[in-house]
Amino acid sequence: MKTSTISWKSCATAFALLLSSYPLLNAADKEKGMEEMWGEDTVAINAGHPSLKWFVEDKYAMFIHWGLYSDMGGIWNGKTYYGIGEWIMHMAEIPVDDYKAYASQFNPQKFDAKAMVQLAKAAGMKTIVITSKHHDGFALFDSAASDFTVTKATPYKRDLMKQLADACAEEGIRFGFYYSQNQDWTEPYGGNYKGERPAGYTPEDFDIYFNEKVVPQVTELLTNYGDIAVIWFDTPGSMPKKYSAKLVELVTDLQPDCLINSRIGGGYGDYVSLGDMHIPPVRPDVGVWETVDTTNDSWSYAWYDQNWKSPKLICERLVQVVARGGSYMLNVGPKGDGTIPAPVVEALTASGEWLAENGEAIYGASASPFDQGFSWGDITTKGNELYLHVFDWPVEGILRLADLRANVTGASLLHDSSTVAYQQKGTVLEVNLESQVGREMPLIPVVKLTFDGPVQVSNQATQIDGITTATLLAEMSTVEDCAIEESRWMEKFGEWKHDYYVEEWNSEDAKAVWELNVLAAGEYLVSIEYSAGNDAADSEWVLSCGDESITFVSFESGFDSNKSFQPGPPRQRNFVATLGVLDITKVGVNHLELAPRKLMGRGFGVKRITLTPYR
Ligand code: FHN
Repeated sequence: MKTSTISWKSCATAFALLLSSYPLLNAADKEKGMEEMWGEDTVAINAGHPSLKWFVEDKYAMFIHWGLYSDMGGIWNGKTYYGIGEWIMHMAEIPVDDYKAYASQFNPQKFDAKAMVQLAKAAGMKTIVITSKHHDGFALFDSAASDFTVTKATPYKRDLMKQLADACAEEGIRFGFYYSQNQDWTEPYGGNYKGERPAGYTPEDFDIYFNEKVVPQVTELLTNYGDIAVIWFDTPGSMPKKYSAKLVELVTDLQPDCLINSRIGGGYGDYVSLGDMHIPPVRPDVGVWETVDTTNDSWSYAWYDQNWKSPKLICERLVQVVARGGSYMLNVGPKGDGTIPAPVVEALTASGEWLAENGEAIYGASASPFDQGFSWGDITTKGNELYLHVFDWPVEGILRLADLRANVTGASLLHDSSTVAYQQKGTVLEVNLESQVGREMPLIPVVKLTFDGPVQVSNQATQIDGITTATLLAEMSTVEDCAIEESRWMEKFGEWKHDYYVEEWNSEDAKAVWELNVLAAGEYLVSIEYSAGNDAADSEWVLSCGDESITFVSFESGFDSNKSFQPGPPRQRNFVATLGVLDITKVGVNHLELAPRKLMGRGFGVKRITLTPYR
C-alpha cells in the first residue's frame, strides 16, 4: 500500500454499530476492536511454511457452513430471525437445552459427500474447508470429548466429516476444518456460553473447556481424517495468547503440513484471513492472505437470504482477489437435509465453466503489477504474460494501458486463442477489441498479452486513459494532517461492508493527494462521494490539478437507517456531488490535490473521486 498514514480502526459511528452487531464481545474485545476478534492484521509469522506453496498457487477454495442452524434455516419456534443464519441461537435467544435438543431433528438424509466434492471440483475449487464445530458447539464428527455430536445426538448417527474427508481423498481435493476454538455457546466454560455459568465460575475456567474439549477435538480432527490441508480457527476475541500457542504446538505435532489461518489469535498463523468479505481495492501489505466470501449474504443457509451472486460476479471477485495477490475462499450454505440450494449449484457450475477455459490466468498466477484495478476490469500475471480480465467491455472497443516496461509480442483471447489487434507506442499500449464486437464471449473475456520480458511498472499512479471513468479511492491517496480511516459494518444478513474515507481534517493546511498518470489530456467531469455530519456542513474545499482548480461546498449528507439485523445507530449516508469540469492539460504524472479552504468541524469523509472524460 502506498499510503503511509492508513489506519484500520473504524470510524466512530460505524464502529459503534459494528460492536452492537456483535454484542457477545466482552469489554476487552470492545477496547481492542474487531481486529483482535479476527486477528486479521497480524502479518503471518510463519510465512516460510512449505504448504503455502500450494495455498498460493491454488487460489480458490470452498468454504462450507453447515450445522443444526442450517436445518432451522432462520426459523425458531415458527418465527423468522433475520441475520447471520449460524447465529440463530444467539439471535433467537434459544436456551442451551432447547438448542441441544434440536439435534434429535437433524437428519441430513440427502447429504451426498461425493456430489458436494464434485460440485467444488466443477467450480474449479481445489480445497474444501467445513465447519466441523461452529460457535454453537455442535460437532459434525464423532468425538469422545462431547455428546453434542452428529454421531451421538442425532438420528442420522453417521460421521459427516469422515464421509467428506473420504470423498475429498477420492476426488483429489484438499480437505480442511473450520473449528471455533474460543466461542462455544453450549459449553459452561466455553467462550460466550449462553446459559448460567456454574457456581464459582471465573474466566480462568476457560482452561477446563480448552483442555477437555478443544484439545481433544482438534486432536481427533487431525488424527482420524487423513491429511488435513488447513485448520481454520475463528473469532479468537480476547482468548489469552497461551491457548493459541498451545494450538499451534498441537497442530504442528500432529500434522506439520497443515496450515493455520491468522484467526487462531495471539499473532500466530501461517497466513492472514482478512475481514469477512473484504476484497481490498488496493494491494494489502500483509504477506500471504485470503479473502473469505459467501455465495449470498449469510454464511449458513437461511430461507430469506436469496441474494445469490451471479456466476459473473463470482468470477469477478475471484479475479479481483488474485489480482491483488490473495486467495479466495467462497462459502456455500447447505440446507439441513444436506442439499446445496439450486442457485448456488447453478452459479458454481457456470463460474467453473469459465475457469475451465480461463484457469491459466488464475491458478499459479501472480498479482497484477499495478496495485489497483481498472474501471474496465483487472489484471493477473504469469512469467512474461499479462492477462487482462475485461469485466466491462470498453465502449469504444479500446483498452489503454500505460507504463509498461516491456514490449508486447502477441495478443489473443485466452478462451479461443483468436488474435487481438494492438499498438504499442513506448510504454503505452492500446488493445483494440473492435473486431470482437458481436462474437460470443465467455463471462469475462480474458486478453492474454505476451511480452519480451517480465512486465514491470514504474509508478502506481491511477491511469487516466481518456476513455473510461477513473476512480480515485481514499486509500489510494497520500494524506497530510488528515487520516485514512477504515469503516466497516454489518448489514442485514450478516454481510460485512468495508469502506475507507479520508477524514479528520485537522487544519486548513491539511491535504489529500492522488497521483495520476494522464494518458490523454483534456476535460474531465469530476464527482466526489462523501459523508458529512452537521458539524462539517458548509466547509469549503479546493480540488486542484496543476493550474486548474474547482472550489466547492460540502453539505450534511444525512443518515441511512440501520440495515443490520441488530439494533444500532443509523449510519451516515454517502452523498455524490458533481463538482464540474477540470481541464487536465499535461500528459504524464499529475497530482490531484484536495484541501479545505474553510474548515467546519473536522470536515467531511471522502470515499472517492471520479474523473470521466467530458467530450
Ligand atoms: O462469527 C463467525 C461467523 O459466523 C462466520 O463463521 C464467519 C466466517 O468468516 N466468521 C465469524 C465472524 O467473522
